[in-house]
Amino acid sequence: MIITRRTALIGASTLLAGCDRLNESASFRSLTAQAERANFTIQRSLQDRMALAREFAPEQRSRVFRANGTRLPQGEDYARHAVEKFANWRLKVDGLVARPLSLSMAELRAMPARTQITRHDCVEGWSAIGQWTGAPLKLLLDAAGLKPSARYLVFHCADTMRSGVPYYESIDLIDAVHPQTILAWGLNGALLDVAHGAPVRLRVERQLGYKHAKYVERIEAVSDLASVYGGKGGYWEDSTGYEWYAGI
Ligand SMILES: Nc1nc2c(c(=O)[nH]1)N[C@H]1C(S)=C(S)[C@@H](COP(=O)(O)O)O[C@H]1N2
Ligand SMILES: [Mo]
Repeated sequence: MIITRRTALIGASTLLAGCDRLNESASFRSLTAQAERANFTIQRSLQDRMALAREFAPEQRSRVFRANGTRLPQGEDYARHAVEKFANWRLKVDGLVARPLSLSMAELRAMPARTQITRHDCVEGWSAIGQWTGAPLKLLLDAAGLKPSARYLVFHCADTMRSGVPYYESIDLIDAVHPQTILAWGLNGALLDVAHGAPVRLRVERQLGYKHAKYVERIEAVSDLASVYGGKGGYWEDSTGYEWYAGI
């Protein structure tokens, strides 16, 4: 026991002596200062990404919230769901998760919800302020249990675009756990309508409009985006080179 402690003490003092010598070297000091600055920069950018998007007062809401992109997904499946008022719609969470989920809209609406009034900015040059209600994505991810290899979430949508490929989007885990990232089922105090993505759409408030996937059927946790559809992380990213990270 004593020997061990002594050995540890000797080891520590040798180490410290080593540190002193290192500390005397100007280049080592500048290296640690550089590392500290790098850490600080990373820390600051993380803090910036976790910052909240501005929220507005009810009277600041746009009188008309424009609908963009798909306003009505084509096909019999979606039409049937709409007639059934989405009673049989399921939102799946799968991929790199411990416990895959398949939630009905009733189950999703029964989860704790967050309501936020935010401004939606579309790259096409218009904005609208609306009040969104939905379950924080983090709650679903906690229930599903992300595996350590999960790095992105892919949102699979029910609508196909002109070329016949489905709309999809993806975000990283920083945006996924952001407090304003919700699976919205309500807009301006009513259930989400078809034009705005019924029965459920993503709100990822620190990013541009095209990231806010409508008609979400499936959220897939993946380790990289290269093997998903066109490999660039989203329908617009694949087809027109829009930025994958569309932070605002
Ligand atoms: N599934 C799906 N999600 C989508 C789109 C789409 O065409 N299909 N368009 C995107 C674009 S470009 C914008 S600006 C917003 C528009 O949302 P809104 O119709 O509620 O205004 O949805 C985004 N999410
Ligand atoms: Mo958009």
